[in-house]
Amino acid sequence: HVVMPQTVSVIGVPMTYGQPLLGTNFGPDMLRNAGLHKVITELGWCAEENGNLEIAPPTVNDPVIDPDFGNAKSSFAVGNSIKQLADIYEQKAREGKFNLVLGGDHTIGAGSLAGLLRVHPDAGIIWVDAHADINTPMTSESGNMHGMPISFLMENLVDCSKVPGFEWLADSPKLKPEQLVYIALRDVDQGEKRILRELGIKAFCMQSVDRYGIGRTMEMALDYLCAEKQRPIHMSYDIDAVDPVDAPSTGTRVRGGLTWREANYVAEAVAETNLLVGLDMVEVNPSLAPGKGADTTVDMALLLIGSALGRRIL
Ligand code: 4U7
Ligand code: MN
Ligand code: MN
Ligand code: MN
Repeated sequence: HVVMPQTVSVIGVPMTYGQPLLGTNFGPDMLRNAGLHKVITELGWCAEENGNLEIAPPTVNDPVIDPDFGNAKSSFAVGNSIKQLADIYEQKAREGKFNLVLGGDHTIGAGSLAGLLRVHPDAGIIWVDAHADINTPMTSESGNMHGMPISFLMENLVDCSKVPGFEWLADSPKLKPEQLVYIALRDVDQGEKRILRELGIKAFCMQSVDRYGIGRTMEMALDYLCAEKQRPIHMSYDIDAVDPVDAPSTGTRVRGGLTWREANYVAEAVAETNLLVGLDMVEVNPSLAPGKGADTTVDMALLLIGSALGRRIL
C-alpha cells in the first residue's frame, strides 16, 4: 500500500523551447509570487523549495534530428534540460516527497514521467489537457515538442536514440498504454487519433464530460487506473484543459473546455484517492493576455494545485 508523502517538493522548470512563444518561462515565479507556498503550508504540507532548473537555450551548433526520423524543434536543448528534471523528480520521489513541477511548457512532462517511472514503474498517469501530446517526431505537423512528451515515454513508439538530446531516454523505463488516461481532450491531430486507437489508450474527451458529467467521468477514469490494484498516480495538468474564459493566458487555447468547477473537481477527485505522488502544472504563459487575463490564469493554476493537494470545501 502507498503512503501519502508529507512534503511537497517544488521544482520550477522555466522551459519555453518546446513551443514557439516566449513567456512560459515566467510560469514558476508567477505562481510563487501569487502565494504558492502559502497554499501548500495552509493545507498542512511542508514546502521544500528547489528553485528553478537552469534551462540552457538552443544554439546554432546544436545537433538536429535527421529529417528521416521526423521533426522535433530544438530537441537538443529541450532533451538536455528535461533530463535534469527526470533526475531530481526521481530523487525526491525516492525520498517519499510529493513532486510539484511548475512549467514551463508541456515538454517537461516527459522529464517528470521519466523520473517517476524509475521509482514507480507501474504508476498511473492522468493527463489533463485539451491536447493528447502524443505526436511523434514523425506524426507531428508543427514540430513543436510540447505536443510530443508522451510519445517519448510510451513503450515501442519513438526510438529516442535518434532524437538529439533525448538519447538518455532510450533505455529508461517506459509506459504501457494501460497506465495512461486522458481527461478533457478536444483537439487531437489525425496521427494522434491513430496512435490512441492502435494502442487502445483510454481517453475521456469533453464529450464524456458532457454525457456523463465530471463526477461519473472521474469515477470511470480512476476506476480504470486503480480498480484492480492501487498504484501511485502522477497528474500532468495542462492549463489549456480549462476553458479559455478561466485560463486565457496559454499558448494553445481551445474553446469548449472544463468549467472552473469541473477543472477543480478533476484535481479534487484525484486528491481523494490519496494516491497522488506528483503534479505538473504547465503551459501558464502570463505574457499572453497580460494583466487581468494573466491574473485569472495564475489564480486558476494556484487553485488547481490546492485542489490536488487536498483542499476541501467542507
Ligand atoms: B500542449 C498540436 F497541432 N497537437 O502537435 C501540435 F494542434 O502541451 C498542439 O498540449 C500541441 O499545449 C499542444 O503542435 C501541446 C497542434
Ligand atoms: Mn494542451
Ligand atoms: Mn499539453
Ligand atoms: Mn499549450
